[in-house]
Amino acid sequence: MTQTVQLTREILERLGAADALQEAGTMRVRSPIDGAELGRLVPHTTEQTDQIIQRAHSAWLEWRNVPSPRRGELVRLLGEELRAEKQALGQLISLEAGKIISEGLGEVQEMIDICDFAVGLSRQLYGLTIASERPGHRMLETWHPLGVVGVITAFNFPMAVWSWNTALALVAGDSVVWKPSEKTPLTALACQAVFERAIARFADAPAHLNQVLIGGHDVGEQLVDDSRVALLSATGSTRMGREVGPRVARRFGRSLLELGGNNAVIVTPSADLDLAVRGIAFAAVGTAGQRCTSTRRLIVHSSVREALVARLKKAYSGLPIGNPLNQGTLLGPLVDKDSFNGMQSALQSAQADGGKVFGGERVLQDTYPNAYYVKPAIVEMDRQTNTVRHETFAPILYVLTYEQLEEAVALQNDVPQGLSSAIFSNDVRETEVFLSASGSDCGIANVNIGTSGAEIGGAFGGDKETGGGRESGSDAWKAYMRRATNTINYSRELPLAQGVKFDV
Ligand code: UN1
Repeated sequence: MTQTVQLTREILERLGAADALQEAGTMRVRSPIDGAELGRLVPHTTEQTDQIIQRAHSAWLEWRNVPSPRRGELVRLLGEELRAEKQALGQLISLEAGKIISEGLGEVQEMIDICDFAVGLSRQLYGLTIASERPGHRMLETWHPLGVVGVITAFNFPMAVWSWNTALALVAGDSVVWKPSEKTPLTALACQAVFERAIARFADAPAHLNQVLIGGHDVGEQLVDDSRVALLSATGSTRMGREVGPRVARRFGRSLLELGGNNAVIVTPSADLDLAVRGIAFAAVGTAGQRCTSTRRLIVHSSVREALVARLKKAYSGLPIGNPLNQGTLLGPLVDKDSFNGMQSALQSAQADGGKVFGGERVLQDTYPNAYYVKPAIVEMDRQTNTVRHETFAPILYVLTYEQLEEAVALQNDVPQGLSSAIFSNDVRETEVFLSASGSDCGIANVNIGTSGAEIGGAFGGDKETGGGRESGSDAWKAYMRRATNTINYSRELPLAQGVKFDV
């Protein structure tokens, strides 16, 4: 038994989630750290999936009548349980998704943060009072629980994306069916176990408020197509979203899509290069370039290009690559072989387009023959080719040069995706242009920080092929509720709106 397998078993035992592992299971879960098989799971059948959705629906029928501040109390307890198991959960994320331990712990912190946010929100699900045009009338809007929320998550944030959805859904009065990535189902089972601890401390919670659905594409499709699922929140590739969006729309369900990003950093002549190097390195290399917010393009002014690229290459050369569980490692493995192949073929196409490639090669194959560690790549391009415009989920940073800021903004926006963006500049004219209506077209636009690592307080998501959904903070909760407009007549007359006469 390798160290990864041993540690995973210990954590699952500790959390009370080890029972799900079954020798006869057909779904094999591997650690990106060494490729070892962490366990096998039995996928849910069509019939079981149907029952899971039915149980979620029944849970919602009860939960919607519990006052929202009381619902917030359950999320408060969940936050407490997460705090108590932060270390174990953070390690499990590292083991199953391969991210460095500090980022694993950061992801658990992100869950704790959204719980805190949702608890406060549970007393602030405000509707408006609206002036009626009719005498003796009052208008208002009320927010009601929506129903079952289906949550489909990706491997790269195997817990946090569930928690953004679930913390809000629970205070909104909804129930949740969660289909995690086939690459990271163990972290989902661990979260479920921690959630059950919170439920056990909460008097009268309906059973099945959150359930995990284990399986592949087929169970995902069933969740997407089931009309009992009022909202389908899906995080993953644009290819997946292109399938999910229309399918949910066909049955007039709601979808919340958080898809690909092709995030750029613009560096202007006035930029603080020390800050830029650190910001870009974290955003391009952190999580091995496998965040949807990872920086994939650097658009740099010709006057600072040489200096900046030289400094980035130097920083890249000194990066500690290795086992993400070890303190000090900054770059862990790619999730699997397919991901490695995808990276290599993107580098080849970029080269064929005239790109100059630095780094990108596989390392540590002697120590980890079944895992895929790479040097992060910097690719200097003459122009924004189709390879650059495509999102490759790996640590590749394409470098493009500009002369006028308008040109930089145009390049930044000239990709199909619209998630995150940033500018490094000390010139307020430049930063304000970047943030203006004709500036960055992304859902996230930052100044003097990188593209990744958003806090939970803001709305998270973007437009164009990123899918248009907004999760997490701000008023993202509205997606999890239905709005009713109420007009109340307290007069003895019945005036009609718009002055219409209809006397009977
Ligand atoms: C994702 O990659 O799917 O902003 C989410 C960030 C994180 C979330 C990323 N807070 O990078």
